Amino acid sequence: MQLALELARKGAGRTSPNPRVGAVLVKGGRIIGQGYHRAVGEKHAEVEAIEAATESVEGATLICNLEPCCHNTREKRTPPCTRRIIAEKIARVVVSTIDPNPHVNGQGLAELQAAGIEVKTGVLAREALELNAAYFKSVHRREAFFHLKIAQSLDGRIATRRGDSKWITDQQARRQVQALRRQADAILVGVGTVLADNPRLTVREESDYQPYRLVLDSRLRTPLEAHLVRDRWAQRTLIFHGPQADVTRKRKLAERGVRLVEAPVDAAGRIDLAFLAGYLAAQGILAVLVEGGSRVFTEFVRQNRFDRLTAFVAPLLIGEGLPAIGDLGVEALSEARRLEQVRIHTLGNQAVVEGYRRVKETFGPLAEVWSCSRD
Ligand code: AOF
Ligand code: ZN
Repeated sequence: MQLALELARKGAGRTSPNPRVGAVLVKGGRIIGQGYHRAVGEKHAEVEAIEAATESVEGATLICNLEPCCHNTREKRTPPCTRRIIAEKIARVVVSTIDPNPHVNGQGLAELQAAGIEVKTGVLAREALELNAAYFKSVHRREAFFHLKIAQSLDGRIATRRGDSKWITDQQARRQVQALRRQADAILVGVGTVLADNPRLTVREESDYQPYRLVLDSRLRTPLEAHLVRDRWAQRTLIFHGPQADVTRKRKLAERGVRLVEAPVDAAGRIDLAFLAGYLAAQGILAVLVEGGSRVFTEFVRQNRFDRLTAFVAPLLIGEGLPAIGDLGVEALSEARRLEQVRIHTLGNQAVVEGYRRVKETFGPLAEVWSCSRD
């Protein structure tokens, strides 16, 4: 299953709105085939593994991080995997979790069992849940998954008073951020960050995949000269603006190839995050890495709109400066946001603190995996 998960990860960024799935075929104690779902619209992991097998798969065990699909609805792009598994006379199927897609949701496993195939679930279930967190949330809530990534000083600052933020964390932490970006469908920042840092928000090294770049920019202040507007990935930049945005500016930005999305705004003129979450899910943009700045982090936390948070805490003290999270209106400690399923480790010179806001709200019934996983 560890190998199946590793294979599944290779699909990152290309499978949404589908899940990332890897499959391994084992026979007589040897691996005889492996595969993964490469991109939405392409073959499923199970079929890839079967077709890559070096010998007959009859009697083999199929190990797969997700329940095989069994449906054939109108929007379905490929045939159901269960039928193929049964036809190939595979003897045993081991999965991490069910596929909560209402067309599958346990029926895939039931169909296999009815055909005399031995079925086992719950293997490395937590890892599998985290790998497809955005997919699982989208099925449960029809909303994108928001992962806040904060690089902060020990005293919770993300920049000095005059905005100096390069660099609070060391190279190891920044390399880790690149890895997070490669796993994301999109990277999100506020226009304040665009104006202050003119970031590229690109994935270095691996040049053939570039996540979408999302900017929350109610009044459309993103400069025409910004990297996000001018570079060769401009078509992958989406700017969310309010109804009052200037028409000429809209036209000029659109001419550069960026996509403009008009969104409702709240009384303070901020983009409606509920709209954003639903809009992105409908576009198949599910896993969103939120990289700041302070106002954006604050709104996602204040409105209980984030799913996961990773803070890289560096051993330096800035004192007065830009806080990672601003006012949340918290008076009693009982109102403070406390993370669930927290993990803390060190990376280079940083303490990395991560956790989820509410696993139940993000994953729905599948959240029980956290309490009953055998691994
Ligand atoms: C699997 N193996 O590798 C994946 C599955 O339109 P399709 O044919 O690609 O089907 C998409 C649905 O199949 C998707 O919503 C999810 O329920 C399941 N994904 N299932 O058996 C795979 N990617
Ligand atoms: Zn399938």
